[in-house]
Amino acid sequence: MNKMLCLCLTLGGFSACSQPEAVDVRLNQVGYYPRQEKVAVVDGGRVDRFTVVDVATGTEVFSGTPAYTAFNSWSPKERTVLDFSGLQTPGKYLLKIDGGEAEFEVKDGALSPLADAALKSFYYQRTGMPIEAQYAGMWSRPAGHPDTHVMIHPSAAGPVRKAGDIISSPKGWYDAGDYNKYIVNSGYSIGLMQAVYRLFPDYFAKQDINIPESGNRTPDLLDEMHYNLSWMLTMQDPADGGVYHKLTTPSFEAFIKPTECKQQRYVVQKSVTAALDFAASLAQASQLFVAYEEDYPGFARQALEAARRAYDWAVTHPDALYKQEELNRQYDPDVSTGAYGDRSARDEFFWAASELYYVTGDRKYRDKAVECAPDAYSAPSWGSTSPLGCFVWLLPARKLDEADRAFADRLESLLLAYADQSVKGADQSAFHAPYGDEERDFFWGCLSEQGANQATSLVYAYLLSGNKDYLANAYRNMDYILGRNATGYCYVTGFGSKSPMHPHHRLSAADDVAEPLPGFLVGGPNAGQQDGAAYPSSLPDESYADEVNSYASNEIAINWSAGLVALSSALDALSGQL
Ligand code: 9MR
Ligand code: 9MR
Repeated sequence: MNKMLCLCLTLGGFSACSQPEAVDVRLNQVGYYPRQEKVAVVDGGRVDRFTVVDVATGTEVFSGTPAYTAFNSWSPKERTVLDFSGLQTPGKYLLKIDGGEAEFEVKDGALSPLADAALKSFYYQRTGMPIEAQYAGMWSRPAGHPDTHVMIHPSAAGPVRKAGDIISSPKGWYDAGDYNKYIVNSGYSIGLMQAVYRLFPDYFAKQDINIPESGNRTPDLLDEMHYNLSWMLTMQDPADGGVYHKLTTPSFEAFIKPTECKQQRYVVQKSVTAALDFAASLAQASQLFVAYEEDYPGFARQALEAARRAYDWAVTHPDALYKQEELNRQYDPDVSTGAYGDRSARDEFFWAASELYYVTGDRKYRDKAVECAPDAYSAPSWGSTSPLGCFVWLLPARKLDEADRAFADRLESLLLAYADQSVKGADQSAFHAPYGDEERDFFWGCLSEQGANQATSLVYAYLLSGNKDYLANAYRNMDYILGRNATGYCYVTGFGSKSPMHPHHRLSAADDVAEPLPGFLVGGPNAGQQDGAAYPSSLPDESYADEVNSYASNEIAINWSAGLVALSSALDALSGQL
């Protein structure tokens, strides 16, 4: 029966025949590698058969019957899974079912433009320099906040720098849709990208994303990291090595251009989490930049020195957690911007100590790492950095002595237990991916923090074990992010046939270009719906609004972009192993 023609008679509340639902085909809208598993999902309906037609010739090249039908207990929708992995010839195709169709592409390097754009998104977030047309095309703009007259907030005063003093703290990236700069999120974002850089240095050595530094000898990824790392260095109080938690206006700016912003900017309270994320990411950078002295003379040494001092400060201030409400009770002006608060710095200690031990070999860092080691693995996020510490111990190329090997083996078993749990049942799930099958998968920033970062964890699990099931499932999460999902959005700006047009992003909203800045992964469906925007549905995986005021589902952020850089680069680098 053709569902489009089915007439529905509702008799006493009972539906006499199946509902004539809109049948929709959901698939990866960016592209599949020739040897990758290829799966599409029919949303809200059953089909008996599907065909694939070559767009150029109109010829049918594949046909099949559904693999299985599945649903989630927390959604009334039924999903039917179609597998066309047998199609391996590069080309543009149309997948057709009774009542719907969707276009897709099979090509070598399928994710390479996405990996480039994800890294390039950081260039667009640069604060203190003009974003020029030769790199940014129609998204060129004048320099944003110079941050050369930043005030010491009373919470940040010390023996030398007094409240109201002015310091210079230029460069760095805007954090997200807002214009502030936060150390915790900066350190975490850089840490995740530099971790994946360590896995695939040859991949990144070849990458060219057309930024001002592309012509130098340093890989573009490290050039981009350097722009923010050099800001981070200015956030360390020279008097004691402590690190300011953030550089911010008291309240969020309106949706205006950076050049129209008038509010005074402050550095606010030194915190233990800021010090440790700073120490970890700068220690990691100190190792990676040694090879690029020519472009960045003295930087590697300076980064390590700063990292050691920040770590020492953290050891003497272990309880200096950032608590914005308490701070507002004590000081003026009140600060209402992003808090990046935390209840425990144990995972930050583990990460920072792990990096510093790897880079220096100093036993005091090893002891701390062992003391603060996690007892379970979960995907990394800005507030949960122990996985980044695990990545340091689990670098496939790292040489370890016997005792360290035993410690690393323990961490590896935690990661592999997590990986096994993640992939369990994924091949029979509604969207045929580990991500998206649980109600709890849909929270603020979930697409990156769970969708991408679970997959990047699976990439590590694959590299350590050789188990290809982990790798296949990492690609599946990417398919989810790129369109095989409940809303049918490809959640990266500028990619796919249906992608966000109105992200909660001041730079995109306040420019004079209709298209948002490209290469950004939005936060994604969020059952919390904390922003009061007009959501199309209350179902967790459909709680997404492509509206500029939906900061709980449609903002962009550097930590989420970092997750996209990490995953898309890793999957592109590993595509030869499919
Ligand atoms: O724009 C802000 C965004 O970057 C934050 O993630 C979000 C949550 O802290 O807040 C946004 O700002 C909103 C504020 O919280 C409430 N008033 C409306 C603001 C958006 O214009
Ligand atoms: O990513 C953060 C998320 O985990 C929190 O739930 C949310 C609300 O506190 O804040 C997110 O971070 C925002 C930050 O505070 C300010 N810049 C925008 C960030 C992304 O929304």
